[in-house]
Amino acid sequence: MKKILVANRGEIAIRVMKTARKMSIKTIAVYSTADRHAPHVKFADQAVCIGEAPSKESYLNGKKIIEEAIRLKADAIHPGYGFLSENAAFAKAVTDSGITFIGPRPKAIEMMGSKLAAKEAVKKYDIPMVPGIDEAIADADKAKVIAREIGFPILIKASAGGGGKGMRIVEKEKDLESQMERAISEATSAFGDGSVFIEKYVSSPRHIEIQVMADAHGNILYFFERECSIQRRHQKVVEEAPSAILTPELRKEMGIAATKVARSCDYLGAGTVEFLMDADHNFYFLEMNTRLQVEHPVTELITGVDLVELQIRVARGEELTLKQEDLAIRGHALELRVYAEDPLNNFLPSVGILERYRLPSGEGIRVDNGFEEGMEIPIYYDPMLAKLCTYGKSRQEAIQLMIEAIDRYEVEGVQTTLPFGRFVCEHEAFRSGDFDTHFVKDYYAPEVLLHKEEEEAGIAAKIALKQYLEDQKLLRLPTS
Ligand code: MV4
Repeated sequence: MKKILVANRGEIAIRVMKTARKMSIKTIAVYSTADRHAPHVKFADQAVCIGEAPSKESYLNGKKIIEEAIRLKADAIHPGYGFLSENAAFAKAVTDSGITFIGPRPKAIEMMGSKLAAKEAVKKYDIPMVPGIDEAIADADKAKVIAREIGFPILIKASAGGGGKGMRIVEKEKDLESQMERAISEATSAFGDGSVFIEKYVSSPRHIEIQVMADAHGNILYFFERECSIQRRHQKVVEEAPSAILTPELRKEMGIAATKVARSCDYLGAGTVEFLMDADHNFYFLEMNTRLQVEHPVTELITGVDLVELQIRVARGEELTLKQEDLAIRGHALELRVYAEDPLNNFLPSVGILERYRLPSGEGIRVDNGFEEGMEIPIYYDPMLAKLCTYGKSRQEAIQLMIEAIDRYEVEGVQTTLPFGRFVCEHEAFRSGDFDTHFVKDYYAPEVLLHKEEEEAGIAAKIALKQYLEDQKLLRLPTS
């Protein structure tokens, strides 16, 4: 493998190219007309424009990307996350054109893309699942019988959904029929597949996911967990590894369950198995994400492995040389997603130019960044600027370092989620480790940031006044 085309943009394109370079593999960037001067374009050995700004005309145009890969003699394509990364047809088209797809086989992408197919696949493997049904249901009377059995509240989920899309909570039987009708019609229009199923609603879960890596020789490793419960409307904001609540026994049990999920779909490459954990620390398989995830750096920080390097190696057909016993957790890592969004204004995208943009650096700080000072933030794509990660010997150390790094991260011109990250790190529920997926909803309101700003402004004013008075004293000294 001499040359990789990275079919993505922003921080993840750069992240992938860094490892390729380390492995002496040449890189090709693709870009839209909006990204002509973007850092990922400058970073690559070669770059090619693939279309207009809207994703559909560029980063989602698989045919064009494959054409360019062939023309520029790429040996492999890395899809990053989002865009075409979980598109089975794209993975197949890449492979059919004689290029290596750095990711799982099309079949596994397809199976895990359907929640019902995923349940079906893992059934034989004795993986804990939320009480519910594993086939599509459209008959409200049948649904009532099942709901009564598992008990309200229940959740209606779309098979083709995922990441929270197309879910409906039903508290009472009288709402079941109308909610099912809505869920089916919504799923039909959103995914072109109206299949829905029912699960018991786990009311205050934690979201814990396991990183796995599989080679083509039957070896599957787990790289422990990431705690992703700090999210807002299914958008993760702060992630960490390890989770503050897992015991070594539970960690091993979940790790083994995750490798079984990977085995059930003949997995290859990097993947993530998502679990829900209830208040009694029971865990349940939710879904598998068949890509390298945004939050993979926290896993790299605590295990010392380069997940992109392993992805490339297994894609080349190499056998994993690491053994499960070689893997251990060292220290604690946090990641804050730095979005150009305004936490004071309902997290609306904050558009504009990065008038000032300086990253913190130093021991225990890693920033996976895709932007630079002077750049305008394109409105066409996800507004994530960077991932600010910290690493410390203990959780407390990583949190303290995160607060310091947030303070040293300089952004002017747009609003970001940095102050929100500070709020999370300073919150007692987060610091104690006692939180669930409702953290943001339960504790966050814009006023808490405003209050903080006022408080800080007040302190700043007092310091200035004190300094002024002292200066006055000094000035007066000679005459007194
Ligand atoms: C659930 C659940 C409670 N009970 N399933 C949301 C994303 C998708 N992967 C599944 N999700 C959930 N499924 C049952 N049976 C609660 C959620 C959920 C959630 C899960 C993980 C992280 C954040 C979440 C926020 C709201 C709901």
